Amino acid sequence: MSGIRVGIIMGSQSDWPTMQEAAEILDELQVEHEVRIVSAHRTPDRLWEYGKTAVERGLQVIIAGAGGAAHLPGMMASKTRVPVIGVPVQTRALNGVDSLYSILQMPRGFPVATMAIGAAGARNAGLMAAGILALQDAALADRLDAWRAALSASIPETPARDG
Ligand code: RP5
Repeated sequence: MSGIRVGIIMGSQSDWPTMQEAAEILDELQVEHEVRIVSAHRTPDRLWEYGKTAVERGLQVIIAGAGGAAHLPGMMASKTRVPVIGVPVQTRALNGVDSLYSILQMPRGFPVATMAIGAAGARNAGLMAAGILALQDAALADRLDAWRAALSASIPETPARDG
């Protein structure tokens, strides 16, 4: 079993500018992860294989991003009990509301933890994954606490009023 605990998957190369936010924060928090293109529609066999082997490969969280008819997170949740965090990628036609609804409205029994549309959602997916792993990993918990404290400390108490 490898040390990789988080899988970041996305429906297309075009999702990478959004999904790299998840990879970046996991890098920053020193969480080993893998990144793959897995499309519910274009590579269904790859999706099935990924879901079928997720537990035995030691994955503990899967972050899945897709846009439009965004079936990837839900289909992955139907194939593995590894928790799936869904990221709705922003689309041109419907601004990502299509992605959001596609990911959010899962039937009872197969949950996907759905984030916000776009880059903030991807960043939060990485943080959510780190928070889940930190429950069993004291060193990661310390790094995540420090990251959160630094973010809070960076917020000024009064707004700049020039300009
Ligand atoms: C989805 O279709 C992907 O997740 C992507 O967000 C969207 C468009 O894909 P491309 O046509 O850019 O490859 O499956």
